[in-house]
Formats: sequence, C-alpha cells, structure tokens
Amino acid sequence: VDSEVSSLQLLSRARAGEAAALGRLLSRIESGADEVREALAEAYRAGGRAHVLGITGVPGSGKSTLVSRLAQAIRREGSTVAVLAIDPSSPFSGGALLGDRVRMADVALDPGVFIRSMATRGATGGLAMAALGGTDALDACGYGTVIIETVGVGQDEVEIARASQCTIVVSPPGLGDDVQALKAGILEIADIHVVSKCDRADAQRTIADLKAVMALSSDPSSGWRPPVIATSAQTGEGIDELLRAVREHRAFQSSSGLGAARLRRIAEYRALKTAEDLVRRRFVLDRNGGLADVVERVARRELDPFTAAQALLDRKGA
Ligand SMILES: Nc1nc2c(ncn2[C@@H]2O[C@H](COP(=O)(O)OP(=O)(O)OP(=O)(O)O)[C@@H](O)[C@H]2O)c(=O)[nH]1
Ligand SMILES: [Mg+2]
Repeated sequence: VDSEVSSLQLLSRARAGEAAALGRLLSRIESGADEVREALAEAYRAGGRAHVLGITGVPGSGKSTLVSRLAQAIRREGSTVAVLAIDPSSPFSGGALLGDRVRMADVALDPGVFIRSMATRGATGGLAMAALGGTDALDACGYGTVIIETVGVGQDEVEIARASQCTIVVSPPGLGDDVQALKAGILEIADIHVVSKCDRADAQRTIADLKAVMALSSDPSSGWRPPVIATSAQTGEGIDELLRAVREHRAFQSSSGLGAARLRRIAEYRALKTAEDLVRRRFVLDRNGGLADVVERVARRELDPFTAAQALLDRKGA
C-alpha cells in the first residue's frame, strides 16, 4: 500500500470524479488492507443509490461481451454505469471482443463508464469481501448502475451475483443437451435468463430448453416469472429488451415490497460474510491469534473442535 494518501482521501477524490483515485482505491480494496476499512464504511454510508446487477454464467458464456453491450445501452439512456468483473479469465482489457474494439474504445473513453477487472484469488480479504467492497465504492461514486460479473462456478462467485438487486444468468447455446446453467446449479438464482450468442444456429434449441425448464420450475406465487431473453453481442439483438427487463424487474421489486425484503437478505449475508472474514483474519492471519496451540490440542484430541472454537472466540483482544 502506498501510504502517502489515505483510502478515505482516495474515496473523496473518487467521489469528486477522479477515475485514477477510484482505480487506486479499488486496488487497495482488492488487496484486503486493513487501512481501507474506514473508507469502505464511509462508502457504505454514502451508497445505496445505484441499481446493482449481478451477471453470472458458466465460463465463456459471453458475460463480458454482453456486459459491454449492456453498458452501451445504459449510456444511450443517459445514465452512468460501472462494471466490476471478478476474476475473469478473459478480462475486458485483453480479449478480442468480437473485433469490436473501436466501440469498446468509445466506451473506455467515456467518463460515464467505469470498467474494472478484479482478480482476487489469494487476496487476504477474500473474493467476496473485495467484490462487495468494490461495489460499495462504485455505488458511493454515484454510478447509476453497477454491474458485477462473476463466473457461475464456486460458492463465493454465485453468492456475489446473488448479492445484487437483479441477478442475470447467462447460458450459451449448445454443448450437449442440458442447459448448462442447470448443470452448474445456478438456474434458480436468476431474475432474468439470457441465452447468449443467439446469432448461432444452435441457440434456438437452448432457448426452447430453457423455456421448458422455466415453465416447470418457476414459482408463480412469487409474482415474477424470470423471462428468457435471447441476446447477441455480435448483432446487438436482445440488448434493449434485456435492459427493459432489468427496469421492469426493478419496478416490480419496488411495487411488490420484495425489493425491501431482498435488501434485508443482502444485508444479512453481508454482515455474516464480514463476521466470517473477521474470524478468519483474526485466527488465520494473526500469528498471535492463538490458533496454532489450539490446533495442536485438537489434533491430539485433547480438545474437540467446538470447544476449541469457543475458546478462540472467547479470547480477548484483536
Ligand atoms: N457468436 C458469438 N460469440 C460471442 C458472443 N458473445 C461472446 N462471444 C464469444 O464468446 C467468447 C467468450 O466471451 P466472453 O464475453 O469473454 O465470455 P465470458 O462469459 O465473459 O467469459 P469468462 O469471463 O472467461 O467466463 C468470446 O470468444 C466471444 O467472442 C455473441 O453474441 N455471439
Ligand atoms: Mg468475462
């Protein structure tokens, strides 16, 4: 951590519109440094205005390409948008986005768009903590929409996508008979389904399969039937329709009261996740956390794991 400037200062510069300060702040959040905690608390207090979208799907399903299209559509509406792509194997900066670099460059030069990749594996603070903290920072900076992209594999990644006001699950066409999101176990978290790459001939089959699965599985009592939207980042098909569905879902959430219930569920998840993180930091990262001797006694069966955990938590300090 470069220490001349505090994270709190970076946050206030970022909120004043300085993109470089926002980038530095996100790097610190990514590193999980303790110093950033105060800035994160301030960002959380200031935030809560952005519409946060979670986009997930199996690797290579076309999430990043779709997100860049969606960002363009949001800009055309006149609203601002920030994107946080978590641990992508094909980051925004590097990948050949359908030879569409010119348009991506337009987006990249637009101050109403902020795009950032975060590769947080191995970071001390953990994946979810960095992603959620990053979302708070972007929210506090006043972006109208914050999009968080995660690959739909792994518990943290799926939870991050769920910790949003609207979760979009992207399924690519083809590759066997099953809808892949079904295999990945992420179908049920969708508020909106996207079948990507619908310029491909095999997309029709996937759209039909997904609609059939949805007809069987969706719970009509919730009042919201997740729509299945076919998109192509290549032709632009379905992008406006997707944005319309996002807006409709938001209106439905607020008129039904389900949005408030969801915000409480997210708050609960965040509080518990943060407690978990604190416990992990205290015992795993702190050499004086007393973990080693307790572990030794558990290994020798002098202590059972539950009593050991209780003893650790009861310990003063940290
Ligand atoms: N034909 C076609 N190909 C697409 C479309 N969208 C994305 N692709 C291709 O699919 C591949 C993966 O696209 P990405 O957007 O990187 O997918 P992703 O889901 O973000 O991938 P990861 O982040 O690595 O999981 C790339 O080669 C894209 O060019 C589309 O609409 N049509
Ligand atoms: Mg990606």
